[in-house]
Amino acid sequence: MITFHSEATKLRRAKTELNEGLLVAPFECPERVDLVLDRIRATRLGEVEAPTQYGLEPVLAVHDTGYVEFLASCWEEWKSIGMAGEAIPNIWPSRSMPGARIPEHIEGRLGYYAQTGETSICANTFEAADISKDIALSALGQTLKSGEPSFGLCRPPGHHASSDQFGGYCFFNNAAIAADQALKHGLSRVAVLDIDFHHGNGTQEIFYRRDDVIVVSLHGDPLHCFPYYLGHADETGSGRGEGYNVNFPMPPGTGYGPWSAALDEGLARIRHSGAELLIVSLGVDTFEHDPISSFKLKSADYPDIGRRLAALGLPTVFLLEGGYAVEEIGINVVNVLSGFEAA
Ligand code: OKP
Ligand code: ZN
Repeated sequence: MITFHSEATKLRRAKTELNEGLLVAPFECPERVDLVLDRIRATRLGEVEAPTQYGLEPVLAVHDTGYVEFLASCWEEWKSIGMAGEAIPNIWPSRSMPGARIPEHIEGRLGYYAQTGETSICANTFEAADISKDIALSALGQTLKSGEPSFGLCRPPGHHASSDQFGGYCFFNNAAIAADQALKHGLSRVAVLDIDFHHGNGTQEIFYRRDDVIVVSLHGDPLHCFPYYLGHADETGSGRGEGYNVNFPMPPGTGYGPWSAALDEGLARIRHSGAELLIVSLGVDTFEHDPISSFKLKSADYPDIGRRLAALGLPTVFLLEGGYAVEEIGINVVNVLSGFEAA
């Protein structure tokens, strides 16, 4: 399997994440990429190639123009008015203050375009998000051309990014951008399967009213788990999108037995949808020792996930999302990919 990777993803090196009331070193760190890459090389999974540049047009096809402009200029603007640290939002439009107008001050714009407060914007955040989406589109291009599976070693991740908000370490929704481009290349239906621990709220929002992309997500129950406000089982899509959004929320502590049963149900839904391409939002924060998640999957479970995905028989693009138990992230990611290849 070919991997797409660029050292430029590591240009984003945020110093701060707001976690448990403290500013800590971010869980979503550049070292994650090195650990996955080392494991790909050690196991000889396949070639590692540099991405092609696709520009912003595929981004603007799923994201709001004002949002993209905000991301492009936020850090420079923040610095230029002498803010001391990284750009961290602390006020949002909310139930009591819906805020229809977009403020001019960067602090107000930052909150307007933010879902959450843990994700700091720092130097090169836009550049890293831009290359991350190039990696996703390069993987897609390779799979569309060859029919063979490919892996995009994306960083930052994408699945929390909605049409006009960043959050949960995500800026551009790599999987949504790739799914949308696959349709523009002539496919009539694409599936996004999100197996990251956290609900892919951004992907859900982007495709909620559409029937050309079926979105299936397995995740921690939002009553108990981030991102808390989306991801319930009764969110099934709306309008022509009705029936094309499928959520499998599961309680903290869920292990591979019930998790893999939900996976099989999700795969059956994808099979019946008639999707011609599978995009996997591959997070391995379902791992038992992940520091910010609470499922109980073991390293030895991941090859079996790969095997089950391969049984669908679809051209498949894997895109990295989360996974923070940094020692094991490489092992778990490559276990899924090699399980897929061995099937
Ligand atoms: C990004 B991805 C834990 C809070 C979690 C942010 C999680 C972002 C996950 N106490 N805060 O889906 O892996
Ligand atoms: Zn996650």
